Amino acid sequence: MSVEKYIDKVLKQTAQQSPGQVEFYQAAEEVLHSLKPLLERDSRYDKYNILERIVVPERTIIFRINWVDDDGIIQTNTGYRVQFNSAIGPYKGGLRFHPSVNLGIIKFLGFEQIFKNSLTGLNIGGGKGGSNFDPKGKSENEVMRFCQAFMIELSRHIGERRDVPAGDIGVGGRELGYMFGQYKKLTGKFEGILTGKGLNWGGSLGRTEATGFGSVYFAEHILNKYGDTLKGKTCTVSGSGNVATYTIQKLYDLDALPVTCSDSKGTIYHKKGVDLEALKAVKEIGRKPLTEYLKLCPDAEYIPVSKYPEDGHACWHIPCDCAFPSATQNELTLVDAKALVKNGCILVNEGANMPTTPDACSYLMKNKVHFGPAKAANAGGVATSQLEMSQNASMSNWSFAEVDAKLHKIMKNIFDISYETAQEYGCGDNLLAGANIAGFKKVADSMIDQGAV
Ligand code: NDP
Ligand code: 2IT
Repeated sequence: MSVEKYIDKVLKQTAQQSPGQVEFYQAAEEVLHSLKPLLERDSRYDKYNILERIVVPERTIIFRINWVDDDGIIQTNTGYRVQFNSAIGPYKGGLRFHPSVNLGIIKFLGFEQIFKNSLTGLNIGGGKGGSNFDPKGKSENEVMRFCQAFMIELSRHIGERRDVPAGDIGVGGRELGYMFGQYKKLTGKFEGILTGKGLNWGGSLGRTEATGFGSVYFAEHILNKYGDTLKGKTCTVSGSGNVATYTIQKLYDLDALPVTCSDSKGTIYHKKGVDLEALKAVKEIGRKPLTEYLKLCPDAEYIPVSKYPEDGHACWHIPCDCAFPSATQNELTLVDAKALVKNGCILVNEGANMPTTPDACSYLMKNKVHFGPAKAANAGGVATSQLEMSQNASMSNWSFAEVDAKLHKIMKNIFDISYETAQEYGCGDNLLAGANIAGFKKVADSMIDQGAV
């Protein structure tokens, strides 16, 4: 069977066996198609049915979460933990709390995580979890009770050598704290079963900043390869959560000018540069919508999502040199990609997971826009999570400078391996193909070594 037929067969089986999981098919299609040059050179992956095996999670846990709201009413949500692949280490990946969460979304995130974690060069397998719980509009006590209820079930499936969850959309220090406390209460053990922990109770310096900082380091490496830097570049950033905030911070450190941020309701365009302190005060500390930013910075412009043409997102229609999608999946569409190219954008660097739709991605590449793929560009977060695990295991605490230096090195290695693998497999400077092939190869080879398990 030709490689193309093999890939199509596996994708078809995947769709049949997991109906309705569109985001998961999207992620699987992107990865599997990009493996073609590798599969053509090495028949072992076909011989050992690696594609058939890698698209099926090792274990999928779905559970009911009951919790009591402030009015004394029992609420019910669904919880997930997809333990996707442990060939190279314990399952590792975040938890997402958002009303849109379903099995297909958790599977796409878990699937991406396998290859991302492999690219870090560290021994971490791939997993992801979460719930359709919406933290927005909930009281502090409701969030706490939900997190405690979630951990009652999750605690049975995690462990520092088994599965180590962390944050993602809607899950940050606050939620991780409530979950950690509950785990300790249930088991009587103080263990590094989560990362992104508070600094007083086992967290690592630099983990909060890591995804955003790492994303900017990656973008800088891309530009450096072509004799350029971020210095003086006008940058658009979407999102206003953990990844977006620290992307903006690091862009300033490298003398770039971030002019936008956004949330699910609208975009802030601040031509003279996003005011980082105002942004943190509104979102990170205040947990308020971005309209509040205007009260602190009346010279900024606010563009509500309702004002924007279908399939377009305001952020990407504002002229920029470099774009950093850092909010959520499929937030940068073909309409947006065309606007970016028209406005002279030279780089799109994915801080979020799968933020660029496949047609937008092809359009950008065809038009010679440098493209930093999510698996590589946003891997700094999970890599620093592993640094937190290392510190927990050795009962040590590293300085911010030590962690940041390691993050720097890891992001450089990820860039190098993605670039070199693309070259080696005849994919030119296509970092998406390079990252997918390099990430896959290490996991797949380990699966072959470990036999039919
Ligand atoms: P946060 O919850 O901190 O922030 C998410 C941001 O994205 C918020 O501004 C939110 O707006 C916005 N957003 C979420 N969903 C939507 C939507 N459907 N439409 C428009 N805007 C939306 O999450 P993170 O910053 O941690 O995560 C952002 C992205 O980065 C995700 O794709 C995540 O998977 C990825 N990522 C995160 C890592 C981490 O370490 N945290 C590591 C690697 C990747 P609002 O405030 O209105 O909800
Ligand atoms: O998508 C991701 O890589 C994360 N949400 C971070 C995972 C982690 O374990 O730190």
